[in-house]
Amino acid sequence: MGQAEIPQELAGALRSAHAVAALTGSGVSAESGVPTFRDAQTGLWERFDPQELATPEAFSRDPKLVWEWYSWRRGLVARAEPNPAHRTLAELERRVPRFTLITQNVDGLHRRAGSENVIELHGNILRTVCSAERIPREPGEGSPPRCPHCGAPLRPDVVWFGEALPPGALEEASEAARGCELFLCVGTSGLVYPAAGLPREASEAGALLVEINPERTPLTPLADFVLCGRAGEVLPALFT
Ligand code: BV8
Repeated sequence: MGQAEIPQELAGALRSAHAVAALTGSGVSAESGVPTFRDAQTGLWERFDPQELATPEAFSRDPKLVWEWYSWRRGLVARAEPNPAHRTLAELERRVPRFTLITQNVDGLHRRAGSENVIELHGNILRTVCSAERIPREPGEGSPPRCPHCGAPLRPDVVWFGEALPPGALEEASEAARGCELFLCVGTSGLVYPAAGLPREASEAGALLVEINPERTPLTPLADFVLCGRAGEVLPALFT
């Protein structure tokens, strides 16, 4: 995408914006080699549906299986590097007076790229907590390892389907959505709530909505600007 392809109104808004918020999904990490949530899983995880595994029911039914799925994903994330999309969003935080990064991703790549003001709506796969007390615990031996304090299985510090988001996270994200002039939806299928409700909230509060995604999503009809492409290419082109 060259500078010429950026609609003039959007180019002007990007230059003058004082308050910007961005909602990212797993598409932002796709170019880092981390499969999106809906990508066909590979290897021995091919036959499992992520949406089934990322639930408290799956963990109580088979804690070992779910723990090993997250161990596999943690390995993928550990080998991944932030890509130009992550780095551009970190640069935006330094440039824009008020910038809030709201992510559905649990891979920690935004912080590794230098973003500091990050709302991790769905937690972080690199943190482990006691499944009974939800307090952080360092994983020891075993699969899943047990809490040294109460003996309950340890689990990843992520939000599973059917679980509430971290206290205050949605309120903070919602405030950023309502208070921004420009809301970027980057690499998300817009299917998982309550995160997927934030773009509409921003738009109804008067923000310009920009969607960056190679495919159409349920958010596309809401967007003022639909930039069809990969985040690692479109974002740097928008802000260079
Ligand atoms: C809750 C952490 C209540 C775990 C995740 C019916 C209607 C509305 C809601 C519901 C409903 N039935 C149930 C619900 C609630 C449910 C929900 O929304 N279900 C959906 C499926 C309908 N939501 C919940 O359960 C939430 N909790 O509601 O709690 C409550 C309140 C109080 C007390 C108790 C309970 C919790 C949801 C969080 C689930 N956890 N992740 C883990 O990671 O293991 S969700 C997980 O999936 C991700 O975090 C992410 O949010 C989601 C996947 O979405 P995306 O990130 O968008 O990824 P996806 O693969 O879908 O799409 C990738 C996109 O990238 C695509 O569009 C693709 O085109 C694009 N792309 C690809 N490459 C690129 C690219 N874009 C740019 N560049 C590229 N290179």
